[in-house]
Amino acid sequence: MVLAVILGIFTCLIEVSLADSTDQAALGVSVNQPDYTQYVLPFTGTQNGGNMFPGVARPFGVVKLGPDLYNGVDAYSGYLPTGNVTGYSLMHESGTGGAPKYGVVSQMPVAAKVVNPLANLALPRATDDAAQVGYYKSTLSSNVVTELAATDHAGLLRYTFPSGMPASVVIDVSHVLPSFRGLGLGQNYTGGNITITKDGHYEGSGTYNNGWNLAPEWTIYFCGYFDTPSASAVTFRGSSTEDLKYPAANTEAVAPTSDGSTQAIRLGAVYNFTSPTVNSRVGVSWISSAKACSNVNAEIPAQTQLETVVTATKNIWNSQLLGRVTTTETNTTNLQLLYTMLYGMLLLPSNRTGENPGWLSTEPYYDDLFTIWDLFRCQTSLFQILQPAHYEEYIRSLIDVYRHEGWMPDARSSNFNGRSQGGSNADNVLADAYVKGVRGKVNWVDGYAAMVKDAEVVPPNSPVDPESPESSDHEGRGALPDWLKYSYITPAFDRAVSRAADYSLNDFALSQVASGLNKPADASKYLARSRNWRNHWNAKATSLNFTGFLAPRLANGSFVTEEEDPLSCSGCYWGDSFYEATPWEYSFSPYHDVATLIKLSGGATRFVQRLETLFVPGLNPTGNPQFNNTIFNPANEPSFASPYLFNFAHRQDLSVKHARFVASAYYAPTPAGLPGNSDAGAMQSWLLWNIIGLYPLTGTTTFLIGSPWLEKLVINLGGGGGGNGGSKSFTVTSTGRQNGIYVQSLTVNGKAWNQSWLSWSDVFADGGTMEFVLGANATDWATGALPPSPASGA
Ligand SMILES: *[C@@H]1O[C@H](CO)[C@@H](O)[C@H](O)[C@H]1NC(C)=O
Ligand SMILES: *[C@@H]1O[C@H](CO)[C@@H](O)[C@H](O)[C@H]1NC(C)=O
Ligand SMILES: *[C@@H]1O[C@H](CO)[C@@H](O)[C@H](O)[C@H]1NC(C)=O
Ligand SMILES: *[C@@H]1O[C@H](CO)[C@@H](O)[C@H](O)[C@H]1NC(C)=O
Ligand SMILES: *[C@@H]1O[C@H](CO)[C@@H](O)[C@H](O)[C@H]1NC(C)=O
Ligand SMILES: *[C@@H]1O[C@H](CO)[C@@H](O)[C@H](O)[C@H]1NC(C)=O
Ligand SMILES: *[C@@H]1O[C@H](CO)[C@@H](O)[C@H](O)[C@H]1NC(C)=O
Ligand SMILES: *[C@@H]1O[C@H](CO)[C@@H](O)[C@H](O)[C@H]1NC(C)=O
Ligand SMILES: *[C@@H]1O[C@H](CO)[C@@H](O)[C@H](O)[C@H]1NC(C)=O
Ligand SMILES: *[C@@H]1O[C@H](CO)[C@@H](O)[C@H](O)[C@H]1NC(C)=O
Ligand SMILES: CC(=O)N[C@H]1CO[C@H](CO)[C@@H](O)[C@@H]1O
Repeated sequence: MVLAVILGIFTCLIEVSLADSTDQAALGVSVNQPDYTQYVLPFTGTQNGGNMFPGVARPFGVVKLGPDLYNGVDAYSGYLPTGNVTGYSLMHESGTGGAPKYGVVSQMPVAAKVVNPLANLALPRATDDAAQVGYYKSTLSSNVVTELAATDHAGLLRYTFPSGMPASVVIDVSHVLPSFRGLGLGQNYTGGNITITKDGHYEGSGTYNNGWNLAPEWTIYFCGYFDTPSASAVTFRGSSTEDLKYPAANTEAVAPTSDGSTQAIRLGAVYNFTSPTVNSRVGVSWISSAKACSNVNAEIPAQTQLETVVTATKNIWNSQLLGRVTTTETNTTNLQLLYTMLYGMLLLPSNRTGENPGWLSTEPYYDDLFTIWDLFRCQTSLFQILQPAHYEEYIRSLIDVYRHEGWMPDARSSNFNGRSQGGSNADNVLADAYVKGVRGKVNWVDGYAAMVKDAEVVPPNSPVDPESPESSDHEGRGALPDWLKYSYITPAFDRAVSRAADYSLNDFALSQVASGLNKPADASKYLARSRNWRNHWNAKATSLNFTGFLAPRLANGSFVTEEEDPLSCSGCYWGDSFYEATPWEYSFSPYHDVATLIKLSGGATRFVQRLETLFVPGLNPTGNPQFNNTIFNPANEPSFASPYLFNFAHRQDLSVKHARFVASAYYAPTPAGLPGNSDAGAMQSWLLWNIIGLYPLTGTTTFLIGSPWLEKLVINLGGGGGGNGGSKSFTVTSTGRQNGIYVQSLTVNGKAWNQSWLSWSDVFADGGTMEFVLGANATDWATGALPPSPASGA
């Protein structure tokens, strides 16, 4: 009966429950600054495949503490709205896909006599979890309440056990987030150790492998204290092949199994308490358990109250990130969208400076990069504007990974590069930073050398990815042999055409940095290579009355005719010619060469008709019914720029129409409020640019102009951002938005503006102002010069 009641609760969708303002006051949020965290709804994007992490974390924090759910489906961030809690663990990623990563360094509260800590201790929740920035609360069906708070390298877990019941906490070193997709990406625990010391704390390490980036073994160290005295504490070891033993020997816990493979012996500890309230402080380190102990003791000293940590976390988010963006807006939904998306776009990466087990370096170290393929279009350029100090460190870290491991990552997790879905897109990010003036302590000689290596050296195919065994997707450009030999990519390589689209942008990125570094020969060589996407243009391919699309091409120059349905990509996955988008969508990808694209597409009028076709319901037989089967797919990044490309054909009004439709149809500050996987903040940053009224063209200084949502939005650019220092700001205002979304007129820094684009130097390098007049009807205001097409000169 209890179960029936519980299932009843969980079949209703969990609604976001924010504590009321009294709770915020009780938590002591600083009175010196407005509390923007009240608008952040952490459950946004936790359903509908958004995979967002709703637990507790500081900006760029190493620790992301939250619940781990078991429900027979992949719990990418640990959290699922339904299922059973298997523990509360310190390490997570947010908004990822492929297969779960981490879910390690866990504790599980048990309000029963723990007869066998290896038994399934998972329990459903008695009620919906509650979350605020920096605070999380979860109540199990056993009525144990768990509250969570976190600092950069440590977590605080406060358990309240029902009175009169046993009160135990089980530490399971073997705990990971499993994968159920059968793609061979599931994490494995391969060994560890745990010791309970004389003063009663525990420390040790766990070693794990795999996850979405196919990582080899990595080790994380932990150190846990209970501020409440324990009645007893004991370590244990055991598995299906070895009986449970108390206490465990403190040794490496891997034993051979009958089939000759090794199977990790599970390992952990049980603490029993007499008090119903138990506080646990746990630190992590990638270096040693001693460092895990010093991390937790430095960040959460003994007897620290949970409320103190929560308040500090809110204040840090307010002062470091949320408070950099201010608005006169009063509409709560819009405020929730703005601040929830800001929060959600920067839960990754993690600043692991000082926590890099790979090499000694004075350079910063950032990990949990999921993935630059997803993020280079919208997230990284906003990351630079909002967090210039971290961004410069992040760029330095990309270069330092190259310095010590030979290649920049396109994605990275547990100190291991991979998986690259398309090109070497760190090239685009470096070029964007370079053209926007990021200098500081960045060594651009090394940065450009890293880019040239991507462009010239074939990466070794190791480890081999079973889903795409023919070339490396670990780092670099696996299909480079064809790119160099044919100036296009044959089907000998997986994802041939989408890789070619990416490689064109990557080579364009090289040409940008080469120009800046005064290497004219390199600049023209890579600019020429950036035009190679044209070699995949099959002028005879037709679809929906349009002619000319990107298509797979054989070594002898012929196009692969049987694959020439531009609406089809036979799954759009690792082994196909086009990855995560159709030929139709990829046929808009060369945003550095749009003037050429327009010519190949049959001229400006046909180009506009083509773009409009993206948004016509029902034309995509393999499309998502949730998106009315449009060709445009709001849930994957290759479509991100398309709604804005009308600006290249003097139809800025249509960019406004379609981009705003996408934003309002598919985004909301609700659990299902992202169109698909967040991709570590990619979706959130797309929406934020839409709210601002600009769209970035990464690797260039150009921003396409849309239509702002708010009457006034100010971004504090701080002293960074590549300008001359000092306190700078970027301001967007609008009048007339009550009438409609279309631009009637615009001034930039007080001057009338007739272009549908502007440059970094206009409003960001030293700050600037855009003042829009909006209205119900489209007007032909943007009659000035078209946005630049830097590769279209030849
Ligand atoms: C969750 O736990 C309950 C109670 O132990 C159990 O009946 C149920 O099958 C579990 N559900 C899952 C998905 O494991
Ligand atoms: C305390 O922990 C031990 C493990 O050593 C367990 O067997 C015992 O039952 C626990 N006591 C309670 C009340 O859970
Ligand atoms: C625990 O494991 C780590 C990583 O393998 C190792 O460095 C450490 O020495 C081990 N500690 C003990 C007490 O066995
Ligand atoms: C607030 O804005 C949303 C769109 O983001 C709109 O749907 C809603 O009606 C607005 N609410 C009020 C009270 O104006
Ligand atoms: C990144 O982390 C390191 C080590 O904790 C710290 O010194 C550095 O200030 C952090 N970076 C920023 C921009 O806060
Ligand atoms: C293509 O053109 C034909 C003939 O003009 C027309 O009948 C058909 O509706 C068009 N199809 C589409 C998808 O526009
Ligand atoms: C190229 O090869 C394909 C497949 O072998 C063949 O069908 C096609 O005719 C060839 N094209 C040329 C130009 O030889
Ligand atoms: C889907 O089509 C319906 C009916 O034409 C329309 O009302 C709705 O706005 C469309 N939604 C999306 C997301 O395109
Ligand atoms: C907008 O266009 C509509 C339809 O063309 C017209 O009726 C209306 O008067 C226009 N509004 C303004 C403010 O020009
Ligand atoms: C656009 O504005 C520029 C600068 O004010 C001016 O030189 C140019 O003539 C204008 N173009 C059009 C088409 O209005
Ligand atoms: C990388 C790795 O070791 N993966 C293994 C994880 O464990 C499963 C079985 O549970 C193996 O099939 C994988 O090979």
